[in-house]
Amino acid sequence: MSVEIPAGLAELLRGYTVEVLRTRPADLLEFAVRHFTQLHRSRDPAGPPPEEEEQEEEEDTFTEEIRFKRPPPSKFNRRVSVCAEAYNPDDDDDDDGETRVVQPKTDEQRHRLQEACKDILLFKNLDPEQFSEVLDAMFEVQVKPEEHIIDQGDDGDNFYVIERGIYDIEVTRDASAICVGKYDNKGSFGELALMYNTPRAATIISKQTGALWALDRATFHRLIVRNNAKKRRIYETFIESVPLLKSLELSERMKIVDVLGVKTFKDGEQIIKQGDKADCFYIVESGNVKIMLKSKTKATQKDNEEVEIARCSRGQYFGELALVTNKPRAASVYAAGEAKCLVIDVQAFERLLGSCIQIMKRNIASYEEQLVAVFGSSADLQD
Ligand code: 1OR
Ligand code: 1OR
Repeated sequence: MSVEIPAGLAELLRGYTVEVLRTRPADLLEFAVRHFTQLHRSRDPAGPPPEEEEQEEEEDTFTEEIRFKRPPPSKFNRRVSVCAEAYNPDDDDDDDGETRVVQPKTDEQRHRLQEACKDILLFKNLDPEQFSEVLDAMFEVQVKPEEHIIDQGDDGDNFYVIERGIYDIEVTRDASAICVGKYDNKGSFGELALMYNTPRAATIISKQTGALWALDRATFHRLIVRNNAKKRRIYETFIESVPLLKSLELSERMKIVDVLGVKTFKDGEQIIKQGDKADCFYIVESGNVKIMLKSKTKATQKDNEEVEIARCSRGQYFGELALVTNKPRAASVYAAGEAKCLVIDVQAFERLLGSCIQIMKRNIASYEEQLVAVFGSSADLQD
C-alpha cells in the first residue's frame, strides 16, 4: 500500500513516524492523520512544532492499526544500542515485527527521493511493493559541511542514500585517520553495520552542504536483509562458478552477493560509455555483451566509429579496468541480445575484491597484446 500524505499534513507531521501495523486503505490513514492533527491543535494550539516540544518519546494511537510515534530526540533518529555478532541472513528468523513505517512526505520530496534511489544497487532486487515500502519509510536529512554522518565504531542506526553532496570515507587505523575514498553526489552507505550487526566500519564526513535519505534499521532488516537470504540462495552456485572469484572464501563470496545488484539490459543498450567516470564493476550472469572501442590513434578510422574488440559471456567480468587504473572507461560496452549483469559498486569492489586485483591485472596486461593485434598499436590504452 502506498500512502500519500497531503502536503500541509506532511509539514505538521515532520519528525513523526507513522506506523501502519496492518494494511489499511489509504483513506483511513488520511482520516487518522486529520484526527491526530486536531488532537495536537487542541492540546497546544500555539505550541512550537513537534520536534522542538518535548524530550520524551511520544505516541498517539488512533486505532489498533495506526500509531503516530515521535522518536526520542537524537541525531537522525539514531538508535542507541546493538549487539555485535556474526550474521548470516539465512539464520534470520528474528521478527522485526511487520510494522510498516511511513514517514510523511510531500509529492516534491517523494519525487526527489525516487530519483536518488533509482540506481541504488541494494534496492534492485526488491519487488515493486517492497521498494514502495522502503520509499515510504525513508526520511530526509539535510547535512552541513564537515558533519560526521557516521562515526567508525558506533552502533548502526540508519542506511543512507545520497541525494547530493560530497562525502569523504575515512578509516582510522593505529590512531591515524586515512581518507580511503569518497562519494560524489551519488551512491549509498551505512549498510554494513546493519547487515552484519557490527560497529560502523568507517567514518563518513560531508564536505559541503548536502542532502541524504535515511532508512531506519528495522525497515532495512525487514526488507533488505531478509531479501539477502533469498539472494544468497539464488546466486550461491553461480558466484562459485565465476573464475575470477575462485580464490575467495565462501564467506567472502557471500558478502559480494549481499551487496550486489542485478541489472537487465535490452539488446543494443549501452552499459558503459567510453570516457565516463567509473563507479561500478560487472559480472555477466546471462546473455552476451560486446566491448566496443573508438580508436584515438588509428589513421584510417572515421571519427566516432566504434570497433568491436571483445565479447563477454556468463561468468566473465568487465568494467574493472577503470577501477584498477583510476582512469575513465577505456571502451564502451553494449548488450548483445538481452543481457543480465551483476553489478558491484566501486567501494564494495575495493573492499571485497582486493585479493582478486592481481588476477585482473594479469588479464589487463593481455589487453595490450590484443589491442596491438586489432589496431597495430597499444597507444589506445594510454591516456
Ligand atoms: P557501515 O555501516 O560500516 C560505514 O558504516 C560505511 O562506510 C560502511 O557501512 C560502508 O557503507 C561505507 N570499508 C568499510 N566501509 C566502507 C568502505 C570501506 N567504503 C565505504 N564504506 N573501504 C573503502 C573502500 C573504498 C575499505 C577500507 C579499508
Ligand atoms: P573499463 O572500466 O575501462 C570498459 O570499461 C571495459 O571494457 C574495460 O573496463 C574492460 O573490462 C573492457 N579487451 C578486452 N576488454 C576490454 C578491453 C580490451 N578494453 C576494455 N575492456 N582491450 C583494450 C582496449 C582498450 C583489448 C583490445 C582487443
